[in-house]
Amino acid sequence: MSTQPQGDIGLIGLAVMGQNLVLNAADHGFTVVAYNRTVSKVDDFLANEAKGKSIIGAHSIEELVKNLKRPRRIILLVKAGKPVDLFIDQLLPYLEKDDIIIDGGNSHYPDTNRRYEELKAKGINFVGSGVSGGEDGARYGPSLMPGGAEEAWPHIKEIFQSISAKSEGEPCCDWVGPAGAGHYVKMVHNGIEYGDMQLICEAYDIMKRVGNFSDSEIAEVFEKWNTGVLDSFLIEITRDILKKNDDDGIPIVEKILDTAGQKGTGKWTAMNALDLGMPVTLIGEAVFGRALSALKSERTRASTILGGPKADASVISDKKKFVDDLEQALYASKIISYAQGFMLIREAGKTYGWKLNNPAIALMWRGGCIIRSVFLGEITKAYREEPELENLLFNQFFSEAITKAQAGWRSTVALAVTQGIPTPAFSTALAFYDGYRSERLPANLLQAQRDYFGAHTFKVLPKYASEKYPEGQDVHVNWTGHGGNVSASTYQA
Ligand SMILES: *[C@@H]1O[C@H](CO)[C@@H](O)[C@H](O)[C@H]1NC(C)=O
Ligand SMILES: *[C@@H]1O[C@H](CO)[C@@H](O)[C@H](O)[C@H]1NC(C)=O
Ligand SMILES: *[C@@H]1O[C@H](CO)[C@@H](O)[C@H](O)[C@H]1NC(C)=O
Ligand SMILES: CC(=O)N[C@H]1CO[C@H](CO)[C@@H](O)[C@@H]1O
Repeated sequence: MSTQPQGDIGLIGLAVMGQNLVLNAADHGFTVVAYNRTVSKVDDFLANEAKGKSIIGAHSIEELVKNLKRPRRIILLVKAGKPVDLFIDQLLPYLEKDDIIIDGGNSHYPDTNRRYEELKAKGINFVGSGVSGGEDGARYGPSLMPGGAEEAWPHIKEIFQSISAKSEGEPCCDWVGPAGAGHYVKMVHNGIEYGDMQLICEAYDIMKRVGNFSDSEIAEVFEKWNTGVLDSFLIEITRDILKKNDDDGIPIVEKILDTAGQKGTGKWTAMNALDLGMPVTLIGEAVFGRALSALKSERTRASTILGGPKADASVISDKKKFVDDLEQALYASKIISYAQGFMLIREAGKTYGWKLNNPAIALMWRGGCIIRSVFLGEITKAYREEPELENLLFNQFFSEAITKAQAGWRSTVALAVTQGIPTPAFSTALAFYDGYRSERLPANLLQAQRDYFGAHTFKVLPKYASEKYPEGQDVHVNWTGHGGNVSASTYQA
């Protein structure tokens, strides 16, 4: 029993993602020790998928740990929440200082922050890693977003970067930042995924309801778009979905009940955006869009009561222009969505004191994950040119692209509005764009209202600074003629 341990990395949780990640690591020459609570699962796996590969089965946590080289590296791929804490508790008695626990599940980043601190106090290096790409990604190259104890990175870098997806030879995996930063960035990735999906669905809806296109015609449009600036995994699968007919010749997609499900990562992103005061409107609308879709029976009733325009294909005189405008609307809205996502990440870095690797984040999303696209190659380039770029929209490539896309974007939104087709994501993106580029917004009036009813005070524009309105100071005006002489400083409304 004095043989040296052989395992390079341990993995707990042999559900589909876990199994595929184990096989992926074994294919890259690593010896993987696999454990699952339902132990028969381990034997099944060893006798089948894992047969003949450098995979060792463990029947207990103790056996798993004993089979690992030091520092031990153990990936948890278990359900987010309580199970992660339970497995950490079971591992701790067998671990030694500098061993590494990696949570590869979909944990909420505040949990990762907490686990990172708790384990740091015990001398264990904790890493929370986003893993995206679904089953295929896990098997053949996921996007990996690790963050947490940076001391762990030199020990896991080689494994992580060899099993991850590659984009033009570069691994779609790099160190994200401290504590829960890896899971945070994965959360924003998922939020952006909500946005991308909503945008594609709006384009489909406009083609269907205004353009009266058949599903196969729409598939052709997506096929064409997939050879241009919108080239991406989600456009590609949408094309394939629209082409898939059932046995009776009806596209399967048309048989699907139109109520969207969600697991919460989009909502977490939107909630975090509200907490940090960042206008991440497109993801917010994408989450609300799903919520509205879920009110199917109310919508069905409303459709018979509430009037509005009936979409009319005859308004489209030039079909090619209609489709090109739509492509521009999708492209411009997507630029806004990613600009907003990076605004949020930037603010999180400031608020949580995380030094974040912006160019690496874009590169990690370039391949392997659900939002992978050619477009992310341009974002990577933008952040490589200027890692602390204030806003993606200030990068020359994107400011020019959005300026060029504008005419088509505006006509598409205008068309949808007059035809009564809901486009919450296209519209909010455009409203954000016009707001962001407005030197003056009507918040002056809003401040006056707040001061009028609640004496909340305001500041004046520098050019109107005077003795009466000292520059930079909060002033209050007697708007009503019977106002008091004190301003509200102790409560906010
Ligand atoms: C929509 O297209 C279908 C099939 O091509 C056609 O039968 C129908 O008349 C069209 N409807 C309108 C409003 O153009
Ligand atoms: C507010 O204005 C009215 C009318 O001009 C005046 O009578 C009153 O004293 C003012 N109140 C204060 C607190 O300045
Ligand atoms: C209101 O407060 C200011 C500053 O404290 C004072 O100069 C002014 O006389 C006050 N006005 C009234 C009407 O009480
Ligand atoms: C943590 C864990 O033990 N996970 C898996 C073990 O195997 C069963 C059966 O496949 C899975 O459902 C568990 O998720």
